[in-house]
Amino acid sequence: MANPCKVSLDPAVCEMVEKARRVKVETVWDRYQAMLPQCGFGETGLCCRHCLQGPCRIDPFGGEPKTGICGATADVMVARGLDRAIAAGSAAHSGHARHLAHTLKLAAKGKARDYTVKDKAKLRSVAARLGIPTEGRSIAEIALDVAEAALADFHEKDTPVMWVATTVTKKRAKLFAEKGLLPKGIDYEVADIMHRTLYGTDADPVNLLLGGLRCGLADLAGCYMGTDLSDILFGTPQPVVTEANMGVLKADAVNVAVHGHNPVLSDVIVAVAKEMESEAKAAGASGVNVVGICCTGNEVMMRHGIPACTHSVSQEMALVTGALDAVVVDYQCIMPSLATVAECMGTKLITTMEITKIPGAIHIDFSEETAGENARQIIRLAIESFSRRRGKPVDIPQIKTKVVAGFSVEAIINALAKLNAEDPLKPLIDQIVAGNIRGVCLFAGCNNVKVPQDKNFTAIARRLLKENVLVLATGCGAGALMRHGFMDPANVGELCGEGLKAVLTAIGEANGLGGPLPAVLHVGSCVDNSRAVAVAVAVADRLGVDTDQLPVVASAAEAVSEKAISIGTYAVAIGLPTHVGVMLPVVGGPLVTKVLTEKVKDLTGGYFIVDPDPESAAKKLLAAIDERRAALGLSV
Ligand code: MSK
Repeated sequence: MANPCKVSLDPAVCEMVEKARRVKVETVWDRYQAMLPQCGFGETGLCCRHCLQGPCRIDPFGGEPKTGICGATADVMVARGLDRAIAAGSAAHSGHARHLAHTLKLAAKGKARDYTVKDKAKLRSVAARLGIPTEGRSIAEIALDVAEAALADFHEKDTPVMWVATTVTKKRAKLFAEKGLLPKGIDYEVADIMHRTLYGTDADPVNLLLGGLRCGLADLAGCYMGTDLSDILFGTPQPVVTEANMGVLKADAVNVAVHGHNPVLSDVIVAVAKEMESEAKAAGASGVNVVGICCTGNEVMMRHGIPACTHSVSQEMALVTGALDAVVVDYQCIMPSLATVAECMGTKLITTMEITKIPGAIHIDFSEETAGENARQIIRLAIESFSRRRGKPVDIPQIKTKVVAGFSVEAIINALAKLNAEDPLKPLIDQIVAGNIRGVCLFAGCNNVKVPQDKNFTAIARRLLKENVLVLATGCGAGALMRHGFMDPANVGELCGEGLKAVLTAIGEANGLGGPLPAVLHVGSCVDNSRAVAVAVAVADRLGVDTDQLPVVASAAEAVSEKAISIGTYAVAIGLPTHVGVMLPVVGGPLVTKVLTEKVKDLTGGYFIVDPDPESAAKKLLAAIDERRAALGLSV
């Protein structure tokens, strides 16, 4: 069984791993131990199952066999594997975005009464960016056009993907067009990858990587669209004060966790849970306590201050508390093992999406037309579950941290406008020039079972903050940092270097907070990596440079999902040095490794840094920041 204190830096998780061991519930860490040693061919990317003559594997040490049965070399094999991971990530983010586009379309046509356009200003600004007329038109008309423009971006048409062409700098859009990297359609690019990686199709590793880069940009479109449409439908986040970690569960309440990614159901659940308080009280509960897991949690935290229970690799541990009455899942990052843990702990696992069913779970067929009813049905199931649990002992780790979240681009600009209303980005740029902000790092992606949970995120963030690097975070990277106090303004003094501390304090005080902003700004869920892109593009535009010149880096320090690979790919495409803290299954291909970590810099300015050691990774990220500062003529 897993050693509790070695698997996670989070004491709440350690407590629950210990309990899981006691009550004989198998965890992700147990299954990982049972899997060791993992296949060396797979780890290096040197196995292929793309045709029925395989599986083929190539000797990673240069011995025989040197090619697959079809003659594919090691570089072809790893490039094809990487491309398919990028395509899967892009399909997931854009599937999420397409779902929102359909919801917006139904709402615009008055066919989904539980949804409205909550942020009209955002709708108008997205429409303007896309060239959709807004003057003298109703909100419904504009919303319908935006939804249709979104859906049109999925297929090949006369214009390229608008959620790329209009969201990067003009210079970058031109570069992409010249180099054949501007996606033609989001689905087109995903299908193109599946075609070119088919048996006997693309056998040029560099050409395969270029296809992967373009598909990565299709992923940027999916993410950006996901953020835009969520903000339009559910409101653009503004700073909120809330809490994180398992201590947010309440023994006497109906505890409902929302888990997955898309706010399309969870936002309605949050509203309905409030309406159903009296039903919960009638069942003897103190109320309904909605908490978040993974990115659905990030979505409802950013917009409603819903507390986060846990993230990513520790999702089973939330159930091990015995205090969760229902876990409601949409899609992505939901471990199938939850069904077994739920059965052991008396939690109802409720699936809601046609593409995500789990044997052992209760399935409620969610649709936008019946969202409110579906949400009420779910809360009722949770209340029933509470009635059975009532009075029984639970084990809630008494551990939680304060979190200030909700830093959308609009919120960041609003906060900066308090320092300079005419030119809100100027204070930020001035501080970068002065060196009080040495650079910016975006932390994204998951917790990987191969890394003691949160170790890489917290170690790298600690180092960078001390060196006055402004840190943004999304996804479960944000989750890791929030559970360790990085989003509590009270910890700025201990975490940040003097320059950064002064900047965060000046912005916080100008906004009437009576103290600093938190050390790490929570910019949202996985799709909300687009918000970090938007900040970088706004700063680059304001300076008249391109995004590959900015002292901005990214890190997926404990990546798991193929979505982290596609996000990393678009970060590299827009020109960012991008760290990955776990081994990518490409190292078996020497040419591919060289292209991804060095050569691609000549094309986009960005590149991958693959380094599992947090200390040396932090040094490399700082060096990349300094290289860019020097090129801009700034002090290092
Ligand atoms: S949820 S993709 S485990 S960040 Fe976005 Fe977390 Fe990674 Fe899923």
